[in-house]
Formats: sequence, C-alpha cells, structure tokens
Amino acid sequence: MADEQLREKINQLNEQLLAWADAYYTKDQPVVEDYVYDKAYKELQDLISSHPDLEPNNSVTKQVGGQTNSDLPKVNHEVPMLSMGDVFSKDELKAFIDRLEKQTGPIPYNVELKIDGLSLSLEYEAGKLVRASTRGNGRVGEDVTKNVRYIKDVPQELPEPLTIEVRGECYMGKDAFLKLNTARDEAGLETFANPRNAAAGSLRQLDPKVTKERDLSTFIYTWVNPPQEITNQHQAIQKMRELGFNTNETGELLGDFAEISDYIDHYTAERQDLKYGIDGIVLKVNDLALQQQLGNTVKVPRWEIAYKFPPEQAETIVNEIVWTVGRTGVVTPTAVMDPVQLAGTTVSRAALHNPDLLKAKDIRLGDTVLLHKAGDIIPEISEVVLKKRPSDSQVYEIPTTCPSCQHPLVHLEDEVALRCINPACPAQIEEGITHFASRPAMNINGLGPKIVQQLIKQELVHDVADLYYLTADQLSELPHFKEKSIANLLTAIENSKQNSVELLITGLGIDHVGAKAASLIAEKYHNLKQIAELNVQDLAKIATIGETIAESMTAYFKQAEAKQLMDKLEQAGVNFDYLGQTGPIAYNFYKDKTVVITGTLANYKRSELTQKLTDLGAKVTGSVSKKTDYLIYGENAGSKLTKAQALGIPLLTEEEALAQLQ
Ligand code: 1X8
Repeated sequence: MADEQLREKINQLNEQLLAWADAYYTKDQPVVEDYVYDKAYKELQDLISSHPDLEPNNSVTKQVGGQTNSDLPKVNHEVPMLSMGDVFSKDELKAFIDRLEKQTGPIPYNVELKIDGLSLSLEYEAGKLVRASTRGNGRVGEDVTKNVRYIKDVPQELPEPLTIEVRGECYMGKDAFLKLNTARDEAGLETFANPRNAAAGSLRQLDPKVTKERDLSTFIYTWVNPPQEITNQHQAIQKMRELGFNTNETGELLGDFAEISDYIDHYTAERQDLKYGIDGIVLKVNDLALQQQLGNTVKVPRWEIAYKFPPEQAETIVNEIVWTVGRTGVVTPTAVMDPVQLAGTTVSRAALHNPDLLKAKDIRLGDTVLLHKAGDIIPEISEVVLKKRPSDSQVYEIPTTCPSCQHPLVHLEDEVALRCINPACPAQIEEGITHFASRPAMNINGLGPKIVQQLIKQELVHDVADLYYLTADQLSELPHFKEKSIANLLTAIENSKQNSVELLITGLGIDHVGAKAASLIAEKYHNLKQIAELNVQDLAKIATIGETIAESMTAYFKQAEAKQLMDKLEQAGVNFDYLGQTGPIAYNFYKDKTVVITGTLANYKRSELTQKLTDLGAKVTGSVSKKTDYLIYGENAGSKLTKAQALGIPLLTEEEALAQLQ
C-alpha cells in the first residue's frame, strides 16, 4: 500500500476507534461488540508498529481507558490506573510467558478471572473509606465516593486503622442485572445492553440514590504499595480478604503452561454458570518485587496480561423479523432464527432493539448470522456472514405502518425508537391490559395475553376498567371458555378490587413508574385520588423519586382520559387506598427464590406449602441444582438433601421455613 493510502487507512481506523471508545467509556453505551473493538484496535496497533511515522497525534493507542468528561468531580491517581495488555489465543499467551521467562527463568503466576465490570479504586485513611474513584483516563478518574458508600460489600471501615489504596472491579451480578432490566422494561425504560454497562451506568451517577437502588458488587484484587511483609500477589489477596474486602475465590498459583491452559479450559466451560460475567483470565507475576523490576511499558504493565475468551458464537439463519408494539407504542424488531445451541441455552430469537441497529448491521431475511451472548447472557447478532448471503437477497424494508393498527409510525424527536402514536392501537391496549393483570401489578390469575387478545377482539374490553364490568354471559362467548374457567376468572378479577393501591398504580402503566416507585408513592400519600392531585414538588419529596418519574406521573393524571378511567374504576368498586404491606408479592424472604421441598412435612401438605411459596413469588421446583436458593426438608429426606448439602445450598427445616412465611 502506498504511504498516503496507508496514512488514510490508519486515520480512518483511529477515528472509528476513538468514536467507539467514547461511546463505550464515556457514555456507557457501546456501539459495537467488545471483540469487534479489540480486533480493530489490534489492526491499528500492528499498522502503527510497522509504520511508527504514520501514528496520528491523537492515536487511540496512546489513551489509557476512557476520557473523563462526565459531570462527576475529578480525582488524580497518584499511581496511574493502567489497563492491561491482552492476547486472544493460547499461542499468544505462551509467547508472552516465554518472552518474560527468558528474562526471569521459570516463575509462578497468580492466575485470576477477568471480571466484566469497571475498575474501581478505594482509598482508606486510618481505616476509614475516604475516597472511591473510577479509572477515567488512567491519571484522572471520577470521584464516586458517595455512590460507593451504597455498595454493600465495600467495607466503610477496616478492622485495622490502615492508610491504604486498593483496586478492583465493580460489577453487577447476572441475577441483579436481569432483575434491573425486567423492572426497567416494566417501567417503560430502556434496558441495559449488558451487566458491564449496567454497572457503569449505576456507579457513574451524580445522584447516589440511583446507585443505592442498584445491586452492585466488587471484587478487589490489587493492593497499591502494600506493606513490606506482603511479598506476593497471593498474600496480598489473602490479607485483603482478612481486611473484609470481597475477593474472588477462584485465583490459583500456577507455573506450568499446561496448568494455565487447563485453568483457561475450565473457566471457558464454567463461565455460563458463574453468577457474574467474565471476559477472560488475568495472569500476574506472583512476586511483587519482580513485578516492580519488570515495570511498565508506556501503557501497560510487563508483568501481567489478559487472555480474552474468544466470544462463544453460533451460526444460524434469520427466518423472520417480527415487530412488536409495546405498552408505550414503541415498535421493536426481533430476529426469529433457526434454533441453535449457544453458551448453554437454545436460542431462536434475538432482540434488534431499534431500526437503526437493524440497518447498521444490514440484516436480511435468509441471512446467515453469527450470534453471541452479551455479558454472557443476552443473545445478540454479532454480524452477518456475508459469504453465505443468498445472491437474490433484498435489503430489509423497515415498516412504515404499525403492525397492529396500520397507523403510520413516527420517529419522535431525539429518539431512535419507532413509535405508533395511535392511542386506540389494539396492540398497545393489549399490552396495557396484560400489564395491568400481571403479577407485579393487579395479579389477576388466568388473565394472560391470549385471553386479553380475545377480549379485545370480541370488543368486550377497551380499557382496564372494562375488566370489572365483564359478565359470565360475555365470557361464555370466548372460545374454549367453560363454566369453571369463567368462574375462576371472574373471581380473580373480583378479588383484585381489594388490592392495595400501589398495585393499581403499577397497573396503570404510567411511563417510568414501576412497582418500586408505585410502592414508595403509595406508602407516603395513601390514596389514589390524593396522589392524582400531587404536583412535581410533592412527588420529588420522596427519596429516590426523581424528576422523570414525578413529571410522568403528573402529566398522566392531567389527562381527561385518566380522570375518566379513575371514575370508571371507582364505580366498579376498585380499592384506591394503601393497605400497608399486603400486596401479594411485597418484598419477602421467598420472593424470586428457587425453592425445593423434600421429605415428609408435619404441618402442611406439599401442595399447600408449594402454593403458599408461589403466592410469595417463589419458584418451587422438583430437583436440586446450582440454581436452587433454598432446600426445605422434612422427615426422611433423601438424595435431594444430600445433593443440596454437597452443593452448599442453604437448608431450612420445616419450622425454619414456616417462620419465614409472613
Ligand atoms: C482488570 C481486571 C483485572 C482482574 C479482574 N478483572 C478485571 N476486569 C484481576 O486482576 N483479577 S486487572 C485489570 C486491569 O485493568 N489492570
């Protein structure tokens, strides 16, 4: 390639990478998958190392991590927070070790998991946490002290009055991530793409109350300038654990490449079963004095390296792109594909989020695509395998009308989302009523999407209040609806009238107002009519209720339609009062837990206890696995008890279990 062409190529690649890095580090919104970034980065690195004279002044390869242009206060890192060099194959890892050991001879390494989160520094003075900060650009980070005070596993005070700095990773566990995204989805908010973004978005907040609401965790793995008696990384981890830091228990001291290779294989297979996302392993020279001697290159330490897992991928074919209309009218595409095994589950659907993403990836019907799982859990299309594209393929046309009501779709200002703004759109009404009946809302058993669909089709309901005016005669018009199911449904609807008002507020499906916000508001203001009259200031007085929620609430109740709906609900006899913690699944010991019952119970039939636990929001299953949260055991318990003991699953006697039923 001529020099000019090469310069052009390098500049283009650099600009692309700068934009991607900005999206990733500053906005917590990646636009490409990590390994796409990593690959491009490596290409640029290679080009520059063979043509150093063509290196751009603003080369991304000279940056450490991201920039710090958030509004958070800044912190100088006296000891820079460097990133790490990385390799993408065992051969490269072996080459790194061989090169190192030419200098040092054979040495032991502390091999650790590479956690998929964001770097965090914690500073203590005389044993008290005084400062917490992000990496930022490596020299200047963001002050997140106030936020970190709400991370439960970070000690606020050490058992000894030490003045130290430690570093590690802040992350969001997979369970917490799924729970957060479900809640955001229910509240009509955008979901996070993966746990890393969720962690970053939760930690890098001006308002610590947001962090408090998010379930963040840490693993601490570096002691900056440790005391002299600590001579290696393994000891440093031990001692930090004794001081109360959360350290990862999977690190191992290994010397042999075969052992290191086995460690990699082991976690490549096990990663999907871990409760947190990992994206590779980290190999560190164990001896701290030797680390010092080896020192750093301009950008990265010479004594440690990350081995990045190849993304787990699978190929499949896109058969269809379906568009679904959400409760708020947002129309989103999902790719429907031939089912394929990927990282432990069968995948046949992948969310495409919005039309821009679909266009950017140029996904077409009949295309063969590569799938991976973002943050180890969410199936995503990485790219189209262009070589396998059918010769007659056509660019996919984004719909211009609503798939449900054929109303023209619009792009609202500043939104990538495509929306149907027809208030009478059946799909939106259907979603709204299904949401109203769902478990976090009015919890009307037996009123799922299928029945809602039929009720709308038969024009028996037009809004949620109509549910309370349904008669047995009308329900008998529905296909396959017999006496028993009619009676059950009418009873469930009737019973829901007695729900505490927070469930009703949740059920109204007001933008941004999920179950949590509804509970807080109901706890403080008690009655729906009173709540409907509140202004933004009243609402914002409640801790953790921000302006967005407050504005959305007041705007909702200003509408004439909302007033009419409330009248209709009131006339039907639906309760508008706060009844205390009586909601069927208020927070409790068993909520969202997976429970197994075994042995003979003295006080309950198995089925009765199962029903009670289910009512509290637990999932009762028949067999013990790593996913089991509690095993409840009675007399003569057998193999399930033994298995649960072996897996270290918390065991509850019948009495202990009953004591937790409120
Ligand atoms: C980043 C990470 C490191 C470790 C684990 N997870 C990470 N994401 C570890 O050392 N066990 S070290 C590191 C870095 O950038 N220096």
